[in-house]
Amino acid sequence: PRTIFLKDYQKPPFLIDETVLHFDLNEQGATVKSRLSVRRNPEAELTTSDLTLDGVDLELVSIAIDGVALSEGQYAVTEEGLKVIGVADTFLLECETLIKPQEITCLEGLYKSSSMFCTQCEAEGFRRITYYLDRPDVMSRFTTTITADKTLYPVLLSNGNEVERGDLESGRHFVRWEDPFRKPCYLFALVAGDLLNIDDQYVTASGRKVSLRMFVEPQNKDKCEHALSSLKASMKWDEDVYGREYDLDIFMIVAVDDFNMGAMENKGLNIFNSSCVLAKPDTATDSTYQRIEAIVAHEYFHNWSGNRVTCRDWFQLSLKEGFTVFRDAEFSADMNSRTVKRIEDVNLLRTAQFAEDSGPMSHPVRPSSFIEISNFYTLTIYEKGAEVVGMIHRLLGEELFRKGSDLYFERHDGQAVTTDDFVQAMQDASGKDLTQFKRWYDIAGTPVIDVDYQYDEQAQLFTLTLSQSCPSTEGDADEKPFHIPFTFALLDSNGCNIPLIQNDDAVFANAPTELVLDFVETEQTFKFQHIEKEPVPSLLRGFSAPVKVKNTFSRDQLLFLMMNETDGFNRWDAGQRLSADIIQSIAEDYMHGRALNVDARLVNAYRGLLVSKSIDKALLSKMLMLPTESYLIELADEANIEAIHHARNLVRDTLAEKLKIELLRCYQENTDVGAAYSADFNSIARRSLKNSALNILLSAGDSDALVLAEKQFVSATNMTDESAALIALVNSDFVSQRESALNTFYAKWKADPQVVEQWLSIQCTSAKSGTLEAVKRLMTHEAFDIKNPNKVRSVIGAFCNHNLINFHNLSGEGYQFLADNVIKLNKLNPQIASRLVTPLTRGKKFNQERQALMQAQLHRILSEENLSKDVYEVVSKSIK
Ligand code: DPP
Ligand code: ZN
Repeated sequence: PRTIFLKDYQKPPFLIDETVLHFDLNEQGATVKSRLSVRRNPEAELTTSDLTLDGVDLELVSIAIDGVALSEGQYAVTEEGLKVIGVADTFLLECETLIKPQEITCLEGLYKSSSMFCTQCEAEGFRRITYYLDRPDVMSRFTTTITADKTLYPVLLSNGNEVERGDLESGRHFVRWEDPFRKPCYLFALVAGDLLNIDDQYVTASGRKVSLRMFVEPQNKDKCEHALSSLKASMKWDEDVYGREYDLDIFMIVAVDDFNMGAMENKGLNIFNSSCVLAKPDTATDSTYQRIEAIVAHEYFHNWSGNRVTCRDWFQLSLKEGFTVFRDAEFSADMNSRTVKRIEDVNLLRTAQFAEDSGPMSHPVRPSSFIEISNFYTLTIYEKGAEVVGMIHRLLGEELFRKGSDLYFERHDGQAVTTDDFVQAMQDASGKDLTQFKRWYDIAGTPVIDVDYQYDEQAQLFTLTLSQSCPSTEGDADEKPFHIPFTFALLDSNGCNIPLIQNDDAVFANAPTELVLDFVETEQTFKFQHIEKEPVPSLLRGFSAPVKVKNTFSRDQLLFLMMNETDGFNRWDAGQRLSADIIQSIAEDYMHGRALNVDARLVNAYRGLLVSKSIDKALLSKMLMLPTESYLIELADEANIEAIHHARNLVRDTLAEKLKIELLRCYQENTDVGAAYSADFNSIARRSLKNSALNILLSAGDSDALVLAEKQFVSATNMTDESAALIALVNSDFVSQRESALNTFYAKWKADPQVVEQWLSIQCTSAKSGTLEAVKRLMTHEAFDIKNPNKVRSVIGAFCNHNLINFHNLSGEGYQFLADNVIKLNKLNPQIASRLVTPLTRGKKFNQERQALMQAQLHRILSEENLSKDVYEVVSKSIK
């Protein structure tokens, strides 16, 4: 397979001003007629007499230029597309192709999901619909006519506004759509089905009425309310915070069961994976409610950051994704608890993105090459990309950042641009030099910051020395430092912030108590004066940059911070660091056969938190969760999964035993009887607290907790409580209760795919031994379907990513299981197969024996015939 390089980018030799499409949808297949107004691009570097169009798995029926059919020799069809030989400067190209949506299992292009037709064109799916210049810098005005059987497909949708509809012969009908905005073809969408619509309305800031319309299968009509209210909140937020209004008269959302991604921001017609949009209290958990709010916002925000201003090429993917994730994270922070949102995002970043960034697929936020672009919809592009935008926000401050985003949207509206253009707009609007900052886009790997500090009591001087390095540029003579915004404070012994005076002229009263330090050198020193007593430093507040800070704190300092830090994120982080440190030393002792003890200071700290009257419940609900096994693996140089698992369980069981009274009280105090479900962040925090308490107690085998869990399981009035009780039971040693709960749950919910997904993943993530056999059995269950990505994620993905003790079993069976399924899915759905393979590429963290087992499976996959580009790229880069 061919590698594509950013440095080879050239402007498109041709442009398509108008795209007129006509679809005939039938049970045997679909006919697609296209009429493209093509002209030579006057700005192209390369002039060529031939027009080369992209096309995959298309059957060409006819082709004509300016109304004259082409004869053999005037064009050539290849594996990758169509070449029209010797074209004029301007012409009308007409093409008819036949496609088979019913046979598509990769879920790209136009395909069928249960009884409806739908599309997924990003990144390169449009070429599976018709011959086209399938690249984001070719923007065109689309008119789309769809014809289909009126009974089977009463609803026919595409982008923009409906302009015409009517009946046709033999029970068919048509609808025509016009999108007034030029767009790249990856934003094209089509849906046809027997769907219900749930309608709402939004009046924009300037008083325009916008129809909001959600299309779902009839059984889901009571699962739309949350998505619609999230949509309205997003529309309002984008007006208030970014001054961005919606631009069409209608905004549509369609829910689809078979979908590779979470959702897709097609202009005016967003298509969502059912699991990321449908919810009602008795079927969706709190985390699903929050995920839906975030994804609806994300796709809506793309209307400006992605659609109005799009990417020049796919190397610039983070231009729209990083910025839009930053926007949706800020939205969620404003709607809920800012601290909790930050904790969740950083947790994901530090666990999964850091692992990606030190693994074989490590790449910069703006990659310089790829084989298959689908492999680059990654945590680095999305989450690290959002951190990079977040750092610009931190460096510029709210007001200048807004000036920058206004300039960016104004300057580039209707264009396809680069991450450099984005940074340039931020720089021009703010006057802040971002030249050095741009390094964040170009260099892969997670920078490491060493922190050193000294306090001189006589001089009343606190000296902070920061030094930075980055593993991916080590030994590189040209290595230049990153521009890192390092948010910093000093705490006195009462936990109060101390004024930060960097030079004597500063007026005491106005001295800030928190600073964003511009850390731009390899090593840099900052001095703070008039510090009367030895302070405790508060480092990288709010996780102000995506870096690793070498831990210099003692356990006592961490305890102090855990109880006193005024920055909520850092307070949580101190708890995580302390717990991790304690778990790590127990794991060491375990490996050396020494006696195992849990440091009593941790138990006392948890007791303090549980009895505290002042701590915010949302924060407490996060502090009550021990660091995950994945995070502990990421922290280790060489991870011993048995030792980590055992040590972490010991800490959890010790907390259960020593804090039983406090945990039971926490459970009781946060249980509401008979209250209506509300997804506000306070209610969510209370449910999370009580369910954490229950889980800790029941995992340790507490029989009082068993009674509570069984009662909660049968009497719960929402899915959060019902599934939490089931999870606690499934992870306990009460075997008969667990089996009976699983059966009851399935019998009750088997008709609801979103709930069945939860039922599957709850079983597949159980740390109990024998889970792999259970997983294999589940794959033969009626509830499983390998062609449905959600089911694959709930079973295979859940087991391999979140059941580490079983997946990494030294028999190697977990690895073999994953490889078997990657091979199976390689044929059906390469995108899903290639995503699934990730856990096999993380061998570096494990010992030789496990590495060898993983490598053997990677070799086995690589030796498969007809390996997709997707799987080939990930596996070949991971082989040693
Ligand atoms: N649908 C994906 C997203 O919104 C890709 N654009 O991030
Ligand atoms: Zn996106």
